[in-house]
Amino acid sequence: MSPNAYAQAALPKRLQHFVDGQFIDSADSFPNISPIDGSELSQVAEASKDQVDAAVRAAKRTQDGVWGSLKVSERADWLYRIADGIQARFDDFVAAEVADTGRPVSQARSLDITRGIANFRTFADLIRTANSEFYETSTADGGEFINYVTHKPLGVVGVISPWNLPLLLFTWKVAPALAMGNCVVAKPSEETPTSATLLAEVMRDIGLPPGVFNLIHGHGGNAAGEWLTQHPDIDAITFTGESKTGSAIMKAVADGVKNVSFELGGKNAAVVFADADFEAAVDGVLSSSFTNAGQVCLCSERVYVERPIFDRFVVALKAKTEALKVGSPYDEGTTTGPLISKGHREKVLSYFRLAVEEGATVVTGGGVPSFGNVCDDGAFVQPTIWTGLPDTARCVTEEIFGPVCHIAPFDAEDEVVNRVNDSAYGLAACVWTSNLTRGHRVARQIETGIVWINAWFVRDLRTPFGGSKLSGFGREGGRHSMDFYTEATNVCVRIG
Ligand code: NAD
Ligand code: 6OD
Repeated sequence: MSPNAYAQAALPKRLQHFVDGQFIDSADSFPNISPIDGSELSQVAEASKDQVDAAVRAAKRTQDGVWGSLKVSERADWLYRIADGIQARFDDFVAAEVADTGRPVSQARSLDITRGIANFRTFADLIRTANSEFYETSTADGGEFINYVTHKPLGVVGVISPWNLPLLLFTWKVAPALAMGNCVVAKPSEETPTSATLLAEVMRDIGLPPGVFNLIHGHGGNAAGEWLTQHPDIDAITFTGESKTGSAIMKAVADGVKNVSFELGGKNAAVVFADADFEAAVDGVLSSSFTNAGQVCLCSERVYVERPIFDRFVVALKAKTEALKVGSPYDEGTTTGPLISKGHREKVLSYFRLAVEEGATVVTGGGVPSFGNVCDDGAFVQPTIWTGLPDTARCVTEEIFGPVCHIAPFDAEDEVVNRVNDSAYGLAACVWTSNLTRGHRVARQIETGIVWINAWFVRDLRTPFGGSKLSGFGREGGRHSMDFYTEATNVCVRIG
């Protein structure tokens, strides 16, 4: 399909909750606004506290009576059916993701929806092949024992996800939670409710037992999100979003001592050594700073370039940034869509103003593009590069979450490691160098959950994913997801 064809897709105009196998509406609703042109895409039901409670009760009943007692192979088969169901409606999902976020069609196709499918297949494969720990134990009195570990579901898992990679991040948590035998009550971001609604349609259409997957729409604070975290029958919360929301959720779950997994914000660095493959590093930083209009938690907003190549790097990145095509995702060749909303654009533009006040040199961008068409009512900003700020500037220390990076020179390896680590966040970093010994050495010293060397955003779903400091705690992915979504129980058996 051409990009333009996705603009014609018939998407639901009233988005409802999916509770106990049924779509249900609410008295209250809110508009889902297009970031591309400001038009209203749909009305979204706003869950009441009773509806959140009904979803949790359905999940608990089903977990106890149905889902928790299925064989591993049966659960894996269901996950494969869900993946196949998304695959069968691939273009609907692409259309939903593009409409809600304005991201390029090519990205929705190659990343978002493809990963949504892979998330279900990966965790189906994992539970089919997972092995367990086993130990032989002798005691001083001559006893012989074996120990083995079983993994039991937690019960009901609450999933709360953000708007920046809607289906990818929603399914990154729904899939392992279901795979491990939990039932789920999931709340997507109020900014991007459509692909989660299509996923509920898939669940219904494949005949997933009612109550296994429950979807509630609504806002976060003093609304569906908060009520979910406070519900006594929720056994764990898995959350992706802002660090300050993570902090509010931690307080909400404290009384119930619930398990939490947090994937939070970042202020990620890219380090370019003078020995790096220059073109690869420029292209890599272009991607890591501007993909999804900079709205990926893994994006590099701080770029450190070794002094001998600093000026040349700034010139090269400026040229490639100015060649990005900002505009409607329905136009052929668009590389950069809008921000998620005008509200978020206000936040990003406030940093654009602040950077100038803090003394930045604006290498490129710094404003709002003009189109002369409906996109002038959208939430676009220009991809922006700054230089000249001290490491202590707010624009260099605070997460902006837009298409922007600050480039600073450095002189020595130790110095740059210290500057990278001098951050309240600890999510991801990239190192660009042709000296792999140095690459490994630097990676070991960087205080983040992920370090890429000569790469960015390459994901093997078996690897641990997560951050440190304000970027969260807990790791998900492969066996690490099994650790979070199950209760490990040791069984100790006398054999002699
Ligand atoms: P957000 O924290 O504002 O919202 C995320 C979700 O939390 C939404 O569904 C929202 O409704 C809900 N929520 C808000 N307040 C709540 C409350 N008090 N109780 C319960 N739920 C509540 O985040 P966002 O603006 O949607 O997403 C952008 C942020 O997410 C950025 O900071 C980004 O770095 C971060 N993020 C991190 C990762 C990661 O893997 N570390 C991935 C993606 C995004
Ligand atoms: O790839 C993933 O599994 C993941 N959680 C990515 C997060 C991206 C942040 O925006």
